[in-house]
Amino acid sequence: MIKFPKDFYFGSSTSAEQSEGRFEGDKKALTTWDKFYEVDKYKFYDLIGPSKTSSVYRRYKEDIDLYKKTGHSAFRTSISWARLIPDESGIVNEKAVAFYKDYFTRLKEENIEVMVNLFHFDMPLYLEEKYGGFVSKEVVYKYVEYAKTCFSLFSDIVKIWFTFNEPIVSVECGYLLQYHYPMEVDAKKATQVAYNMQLASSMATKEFHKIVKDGKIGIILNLTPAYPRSNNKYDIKAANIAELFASKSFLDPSVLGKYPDELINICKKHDILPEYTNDELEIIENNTVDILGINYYQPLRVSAKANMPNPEAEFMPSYYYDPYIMPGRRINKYRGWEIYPEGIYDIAMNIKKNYNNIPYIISENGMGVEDEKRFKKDGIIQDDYRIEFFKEHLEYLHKGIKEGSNCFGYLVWTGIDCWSWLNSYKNRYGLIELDLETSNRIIKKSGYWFNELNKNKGF
Ligand code: BGP
Repeated sequence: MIKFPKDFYFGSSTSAEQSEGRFEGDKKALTTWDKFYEVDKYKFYDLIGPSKTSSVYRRYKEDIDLYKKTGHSAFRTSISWARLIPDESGIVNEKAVAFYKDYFTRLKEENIEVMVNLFHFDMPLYLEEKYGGFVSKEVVYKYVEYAKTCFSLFSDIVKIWFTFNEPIVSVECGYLLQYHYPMEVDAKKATQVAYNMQLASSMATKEFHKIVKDGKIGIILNLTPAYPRSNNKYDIKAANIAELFASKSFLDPSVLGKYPDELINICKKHDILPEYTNDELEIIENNTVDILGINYYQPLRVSAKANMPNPEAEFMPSYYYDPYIMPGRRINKYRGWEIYPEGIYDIAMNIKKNYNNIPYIISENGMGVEDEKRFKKDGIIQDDYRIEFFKEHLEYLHKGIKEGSNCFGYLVWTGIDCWSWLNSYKNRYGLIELDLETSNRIIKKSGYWFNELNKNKGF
């Protein structure tokens, strides 16, 4: 039997934009995602946008009952900046305050530890349009004000905080790969946004430690261990570069207070070093995080393109990313992501060895599947594939903990099926099924299994 410590957290994660919804009179401002889907009707015109969600803003009370039934001892969500501070005046929306206070208090009363993240891809549109989002230092300072407001309002209830979710995704998808708004390809802007988000995180961490004396703060990073396709020196070099950009770019400054020299050198070489000041670097150095959230879905398979790739493109994911799936590897065919549970163990060992064995929680891990209704029997989705996926990852996580890794919990993506940035409702991840027509929620087989998992602290 695989046994976790008694106080090990089991639960799920979601985000404000993906679950809350926007309603008449709630004063929530538009985000870049609303613009993407509703205003521009860009390339997603045939998909549902973020205004149609599981409506947590209205239904959170009943959802907390479902979290109880599915064995949650922890739950992570985010605060919507656009809801809390809906315009440039900076005045706080009292309806948002009442909502978050009640939501978080009720979770706490049910002995579900609430973990709150401040920014999950959801830039208020008024800040994007006026300043260009995190390209601008103005937005860094506004973010720090927003963070301080959140700490002052909610830190009596919430003890575990995170500054950002997967900041590298905002950088890559927004400024290199054209998946997220503003869909640009501009490496100089990309590094500026990455640096500014790190600075914002470190500044918020500093303020947190001034305001909150009985809590912990971290950053949530999607760590994708980079494995070279072969032992060829070019592939190995490409894997190092992949690791620098995809993981170390936030992991090193957040945990160690310093950017890796190699990363700085590559940025210099390509003239994409961001603008910075020594005072800012000092803030980053002196305000490292207490904990980490680690999202893990898949590894990064790497090969150098055409033996020695065009050095102009070294910092582009297309330089190193190798979509080729070697025979014998498994893939989640719905999401197109490789299933490699060993990766969670490799991350555990990397954090132990190179990052002071900092305490962390697995803040996302899960399996997105299309058209799950076809697995329904006796009114319940029989998602044995998902249970298998969790088990395999938990086995490797457990192995890491046995070897001294400092992991304090495992949160799956997600509790209730939710809206997603690029796939809308195509891939479902939940322990609980969402019927989009009726908004009904029905616990899946994995939800019942998860309840047993938490009860026994193992399987
Ligand atoms: C992570 C995000 C989540 C969630 C998840 C699943 O990167 O933090 O918000 O969306 O991925 O990915 P997707 O919905 O694209 O399948």
